[in-house]
Amino acid sequence: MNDSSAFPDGFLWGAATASFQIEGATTADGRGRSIWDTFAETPGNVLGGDTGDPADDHYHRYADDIALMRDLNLGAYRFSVAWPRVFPEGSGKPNRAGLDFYDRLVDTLLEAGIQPWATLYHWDLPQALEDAGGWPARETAHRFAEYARTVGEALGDRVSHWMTVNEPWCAAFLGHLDGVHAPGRRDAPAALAATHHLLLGHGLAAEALRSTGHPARVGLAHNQAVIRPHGARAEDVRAARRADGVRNRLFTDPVLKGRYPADVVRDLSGISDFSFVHDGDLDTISAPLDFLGVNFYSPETVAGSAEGLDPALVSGQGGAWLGADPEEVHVSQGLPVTHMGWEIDPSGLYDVLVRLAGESGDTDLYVTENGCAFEDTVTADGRVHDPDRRDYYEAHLRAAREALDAGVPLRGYFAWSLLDNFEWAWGYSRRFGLVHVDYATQERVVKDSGLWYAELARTGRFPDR
Ligand code: PNW
Repeated sequence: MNDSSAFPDGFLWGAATASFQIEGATTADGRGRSIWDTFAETPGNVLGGDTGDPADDHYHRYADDIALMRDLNLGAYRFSVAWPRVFPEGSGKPNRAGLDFYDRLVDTLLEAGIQPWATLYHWDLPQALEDAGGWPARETAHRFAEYARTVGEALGDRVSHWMTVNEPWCAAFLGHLDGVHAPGRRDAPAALAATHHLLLGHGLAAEALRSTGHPARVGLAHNQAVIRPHGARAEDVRAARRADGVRNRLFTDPVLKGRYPADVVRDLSGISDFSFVHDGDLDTISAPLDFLGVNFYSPETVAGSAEGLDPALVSGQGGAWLGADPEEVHVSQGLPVTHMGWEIDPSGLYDVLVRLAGESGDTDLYVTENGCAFEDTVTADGRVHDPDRRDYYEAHLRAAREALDAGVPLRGYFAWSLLDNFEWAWGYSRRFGLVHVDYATQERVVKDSGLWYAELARTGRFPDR
């Protein structure tokens, strides 16, 4: 592989979405309510009061969207299954009409020659299960495994790649500690219990998927943060260790090593005694993965104190993470940012791939999300000219290409996202798509970045500039 513009044969090119962010049709065919319906309908939680309707009305337009995926030359499509479509009340009797939607979706993908990659939990917990205690309650992990088995039995003859849980850190911490995601709780012990039960849910769901008799390749989509110490000061190094512990090792060590990291357990000892960990849980959680998905957007730099720093560069004050150094601050590198305010630094993707390859042995890695939001407009020529997004993709894919050269077993890449969509607490105000969506008319326009990506996916090499 000496040609640095080319990717290996068989490298998988995909794009990703999530059910709540694109489907709309939140009451169709017996879908139950999810925690994101409740959260978004509560004033003050989502910018502009946006909710899961209409989103991209993908529930009704999936066939057209698959035609777009074909135009983009995608080899794979990563979507998520909405648990409340399958189990409107979270458990009990499955809703056939809900499962039928995913049947149609998967069949249409296969007819188009596109591999379906399914995520089981991308944050839309049935509200009924939240009412029964949500992820801080252990039972939820068992309900998740039942749901995984049902979906695995229904789709496993055609879906071979499964991601159990998407970004457990976001689900546990943004949802239960910061309260900026559903269910909007602010309760540190609950966030840690949710962490464990999401990981246990992953392990139990992996067992359930593997017991269906269908060939199931099981992984999870993890958002490993890249955390760099601002300088060599002892307090910077310590702050980075603690932040890395709670953001990354708290999640990866149980899965990859079968244990919680001792330093993190110690840092958190005032908050939790980890008595939610039962005998055997860590064996379940650490069953070998068939692949590991990594979602990457932006690296972060932390300092152990604001002392001596340019105040203009200090972007977040202390205690940004549970268990963090009390004096910790986030430091801006002064790099260009996306519409999310996230700094653009592709070297972070290289670093995260090299690190995870080192920690997960020869497990196949996939980038299961990478992308950026910019303020796009459809211009008079009917196009969306988004050179910043194309540059973001190209720079990150060049970093991924370097990681391949460094020996990382990276097998594929999914752009986030196929379509502009509901960007959680930011509602429809942040556009991540390769395809522009006019929410009033539901008209789709492939952006220039999408045309560029289609060429890359077709040829497996960077298009000429
Ligand atoms: C991920 N953070 O979310 C999700 O998997 C996607 O659903 C989402 O649209 C995408 O990234 C872009 O945001 C994240 O605050 C949300 O660090 C928040 C954070 C990270 C990832």
